[in-house]
Amino acid sequence: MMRNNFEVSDYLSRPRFPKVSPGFAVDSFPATMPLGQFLFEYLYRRGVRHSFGVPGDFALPTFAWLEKSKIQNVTMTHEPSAGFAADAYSRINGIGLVCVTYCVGGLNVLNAIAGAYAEKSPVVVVSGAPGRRDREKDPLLHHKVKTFETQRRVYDEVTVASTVLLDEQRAASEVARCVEACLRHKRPVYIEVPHDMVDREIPIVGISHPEPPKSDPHTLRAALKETLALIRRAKKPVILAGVELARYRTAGLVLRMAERMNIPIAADLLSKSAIPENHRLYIGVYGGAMSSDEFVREYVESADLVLMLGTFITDMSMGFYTAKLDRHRTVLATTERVNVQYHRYDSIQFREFLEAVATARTTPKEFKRSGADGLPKPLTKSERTKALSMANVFRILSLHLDERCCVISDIGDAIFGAAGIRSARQAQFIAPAYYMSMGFAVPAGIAVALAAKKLRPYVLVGDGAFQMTGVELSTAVRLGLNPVVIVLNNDGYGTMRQIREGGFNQITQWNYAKVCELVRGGRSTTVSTNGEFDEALSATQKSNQLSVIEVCVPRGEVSDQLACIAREVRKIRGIGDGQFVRKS
Ligand SMILES: Cc1ncc(C[n+]2csc(CCOP(=O)(O)OP(=O)(O)O)c2C)c(N)n1
Ligand SMILES: [Mg+2]
Repeated sequence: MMRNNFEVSDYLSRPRFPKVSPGFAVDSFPATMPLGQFLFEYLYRRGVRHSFGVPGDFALPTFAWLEKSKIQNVTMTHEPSAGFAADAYSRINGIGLVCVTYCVGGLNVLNAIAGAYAEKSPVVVVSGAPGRRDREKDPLLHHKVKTFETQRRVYDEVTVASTVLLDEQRAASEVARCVEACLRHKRPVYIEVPHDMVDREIPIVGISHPEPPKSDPHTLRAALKETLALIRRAKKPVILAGVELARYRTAGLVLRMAERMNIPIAADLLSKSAIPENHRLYIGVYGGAMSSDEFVREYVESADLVLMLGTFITDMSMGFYTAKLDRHRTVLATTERVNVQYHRYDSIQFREFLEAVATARTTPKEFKRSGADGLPKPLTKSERTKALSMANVFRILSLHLDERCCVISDIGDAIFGAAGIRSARQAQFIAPAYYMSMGFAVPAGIAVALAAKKLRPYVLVGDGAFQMTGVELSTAVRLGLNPVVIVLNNDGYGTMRQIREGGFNQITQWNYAKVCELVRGGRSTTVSTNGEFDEALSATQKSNQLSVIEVCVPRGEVSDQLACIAREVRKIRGIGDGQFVRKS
């Protein structure tokens, strides 16, 4: 059954994801508590239910408190995976946690946390550390790099708050300060826990929850006046829904705005699925030459007003400078500022601005499109025996998705081609579409399954990225999770090959279908035609265990989006087409 008559009221009545627990009374804590107990109780009350990590000797007392808490610990195979999992968990749950040991663990997880910072994902990093007494004479201790401060200083670059809990009196307020900053800014924070502090009884004092800031009323009024005048004048406006709508849970507001004014909505790759893709006003992913289709590209580029709401303007989301969005026909509203054409307004709260625009008086615009437009066509009989193209990988997957599915894309054609995923039902999508770190998707799949029990992860991962974090499937098996992992095997670094050919793009061919034997669980299959892939996906729906589908495509077979991006990158970097050798 197709479901295209989706309205905002419907969206709002059905919570999309579990909510972070609302504020709580500080006086509900006892006067004193052991530091470790307080830390994990505070995180639990702020919405954390799972922690991802790897222990180490400096972190063992912290892990012991974690194990005694209401938060479930998930020990992963390697810290980068723990970081990616915590990031994905945060995107769905509203806050996530990674627990590691000092430097060897903390620095291992740094790249994932950098990605969480770049893409605004609220992750709390808890790192075990040498004790207060250990530090007194500045000895050379194992895991120490330069000074005892090194790890914290490195983390200052990728977090909005950090602390080392060396003082009992301030420990509780420092934990609260960091966790509240994480929730407010939707960015990572760092809490270092010396091993000889974590069992100490600390006073629960000094916790404050400052009121969220308010807009300056004059600035808000002026920005609104200018924005509404543009909206009222526009004949063909369009909304470009950005990732902050997902992070700040404001997509419902924007849907209400779009419905009242009858304005179509496009997303970008980072924000894909922030707006339900089966909504009658949703028209697809816009990203210049990387757009999901010509309709959405043409519509956005010929619109007389583009309302960019919560949008990150990045080289990736703007299709490597192929996007055509001139300032004279755009309004850009984010949590940091509002730009109306050439004017910039600071001191405006994002939510207040959206609420005011959503409730302003305007007449609905002319826009009509059939709900089925842009949806993938079913496979015909004659197509079933044909070799899979990358375009058909995304098309066939789209035909199998519904509101119980969350697609997670890794870097490579898995993410570029994912612009072409479009389902008649409301499937979810997450991917590191700005920071673009390989290795994200398999661990993220585990986190999605834990964060939202009703969602089944559909992990799209290239053979190269799978070789980075694919063994994390062993954790999925241990926890009895059921991700569907689609390994896109094009014999190496296909994306790099599109930009510049060389022996450095060659990787070892693994027997990917054997991974289930290695991790002792799940079922795997290898496919290379449209029909085989379609059947493999149908089979996953009948089984509730890990499924690995190895999709074999020839070297050089790429989605239109990747071909396009690679062409642009070659142009920008001055790489001639001669260095791009298409081999099949
Ligand atoms: C951690 C990390 N290392 C290197 C890169 C650079 N990089 C981007 S795509 C890519 C190749 C990906 O290969 P694969 O996973 O097989 O996907 P394909 O491009 O073949 O679709 C590389 C090496 C990256 N983005 N992240
Ligand atoms: Mg590959």
